[in-house]
Amino acid sequence: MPVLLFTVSALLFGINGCKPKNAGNATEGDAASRVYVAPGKYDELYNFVSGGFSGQVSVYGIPSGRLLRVIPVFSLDPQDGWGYSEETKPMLNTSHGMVPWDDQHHLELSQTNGEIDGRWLFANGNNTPRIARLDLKTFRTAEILEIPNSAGNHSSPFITENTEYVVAGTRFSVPMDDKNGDVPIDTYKKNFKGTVSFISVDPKSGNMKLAFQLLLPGVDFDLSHGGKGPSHDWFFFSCYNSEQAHTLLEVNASQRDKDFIMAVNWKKAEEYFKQGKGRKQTVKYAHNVYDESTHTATSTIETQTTVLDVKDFPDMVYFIPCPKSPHGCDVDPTGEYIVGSGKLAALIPVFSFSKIQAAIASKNFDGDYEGIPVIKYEAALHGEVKKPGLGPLHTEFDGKGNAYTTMFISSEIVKWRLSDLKVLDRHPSYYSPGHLMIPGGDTKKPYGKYLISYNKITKDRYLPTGPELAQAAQLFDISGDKMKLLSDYPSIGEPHYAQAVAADLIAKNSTKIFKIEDNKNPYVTMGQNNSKVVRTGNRVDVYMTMIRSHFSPDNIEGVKVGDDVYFHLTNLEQDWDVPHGFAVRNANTAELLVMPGETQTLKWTPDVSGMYPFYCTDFCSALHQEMQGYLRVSPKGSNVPISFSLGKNSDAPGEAAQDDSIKTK
Ligand code: CUK
Ligand code: CUA
Repeated sequence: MPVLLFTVSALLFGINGCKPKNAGNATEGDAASRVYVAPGKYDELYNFVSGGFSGQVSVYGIPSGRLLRVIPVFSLDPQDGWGYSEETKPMLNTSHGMVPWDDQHHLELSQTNGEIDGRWLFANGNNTPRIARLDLKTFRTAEILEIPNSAGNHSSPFITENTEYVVAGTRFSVPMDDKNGDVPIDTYKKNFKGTVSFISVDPKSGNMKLAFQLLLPGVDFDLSHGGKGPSHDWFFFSCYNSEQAHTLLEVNASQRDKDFIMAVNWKKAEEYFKQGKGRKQTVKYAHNVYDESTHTATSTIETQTTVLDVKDFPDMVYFIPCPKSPHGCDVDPTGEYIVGSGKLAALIPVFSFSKIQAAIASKNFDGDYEGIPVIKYEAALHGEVKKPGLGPLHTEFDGKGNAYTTMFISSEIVKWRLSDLKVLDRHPSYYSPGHLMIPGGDTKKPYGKYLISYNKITKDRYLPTGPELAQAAQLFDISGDKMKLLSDYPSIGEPHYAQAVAADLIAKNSTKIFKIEDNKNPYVTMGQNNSKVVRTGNRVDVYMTMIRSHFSPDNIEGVKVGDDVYFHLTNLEQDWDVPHGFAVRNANTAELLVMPGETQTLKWTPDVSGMYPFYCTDFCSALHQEMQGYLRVSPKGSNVPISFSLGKNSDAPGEAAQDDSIKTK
């Protein structure tokens, strides 16, 4: 045992500390001109990058590597008030209350017929198991669905070819939600179970619904990918810890020579589900939806799921042995090859879908694992890539018959051919690459011009920034026989998986403004003359408008200490790129950044009487700095009545008083 521990640790810590030679001078040829996007010109591709422990998604332009935007998903964003405004707070609700953080690893763009359709982007949250759907018209999180019976939602959010389903596999096996989880940990083998969830996606609206869950042995599900073409009906998952260890997994889950790739016939599962099979289980999970017409999110707590115990449906799930704790599970563009990457294996096994089908038909099994047939390794195997490098993690495809795999330990990208499994090229990456991404590289139609490697360790690549260093993306040109390193740039959070797509597909549908006449927010103020302040008990609703360069009203009196003040801000602008911001002195939340035609609400409870200026935070016009106002707060029990005005000025020195006040009832 200690020997193995030493070996594994040496592999993981010893070797990745090495620095490849010539690290400082590694680009080739006219790399600079290949990534140069002149001022005013657009990038060729959008690149969506998972934020890992930042909980966000960042958007880059490729090939420039310019950061276009950071989208809050499982996070609060003080920049635009996401998660702070009353309208967006419900997006972060869960069955455990508000959870404003998560660990976001994988992204998947929606597909039609196995090709990216540019509509939605799915994102997983690991820690409080959740799937988000982002709307690529607005670049906002449109929906978040919590997943019951799951812990560490890692094998997610991969999709089927027509986005029929998003899947979510649990990393940690745990007792089911409706069972007593208060059991000794060493009853793992008896009480702990794994699940994978199938979430249906409405083809029009994109709305997600937890359809059914599969109850599985207590292993760890790691990654997955949907089949394509001939393998359309199937989904493939990698799993480790077939030892079912619950302590010191680095040793105890590395005992068996092989773990598994799990093949799931989801069409069969769907059939059983539609026949009403499976156990209805009472659970609790949140379903949050952002409505683009009310600019408001709602959160609903759902209470039921259907669980199909795979033991009862023998023709639905199969295991395929896969060497040494597989991580990546990637399906090539033809749908025939399934690549399993064993983190500790010295080879890459490639499985053949047609051979898997033949093995199932002829029952070419090697016994079973907790009732699930185990297909013979050789019977499913297309072949092995020999000596690819050390620590294979993830594979993507160029659509020209080649695959590219990241080697975490030997810090390189390795190109190999699917047909004869020959290694064709290798290129160092700086350093320790996790995922890699070829635009469309997990679809039927990859765009095999670029490859981006997302590296875990940057060490000396950038100017030092104290103990914490940014992680890096590295852009390669893969249009020729040999990979060429073009550039590297720091990234936000810890990127894991990413997606990219031709810029046009997204840009042409991008929302520029929200039409004010379509604004269905119950607190909208349609025009400045309708602005008002209304007291109801100790609640004060401020219906306020914003337009260059003033708020209406901008003088408010009669608010008292302890009142719950709701600022409902409507941005009346109808021009692209004219948001207005709102901040009030000492507010213990964040600003709001309100887009043209939108209404957003900030709640504020003043705790001390006095004068509270408020102002616009976004430099919106030459007179932006004049876009400001005052709110007077009186002590509790004071009898200052509510009043509000705009332009009703007091005497200026040497001038008569003027009254431009807005009409009030
Ligand atoms: S994981 Cu990060 S490198 Cu969470 Cu997809 Cu492999
Ligand atoms: Cu509005 Cu600055």
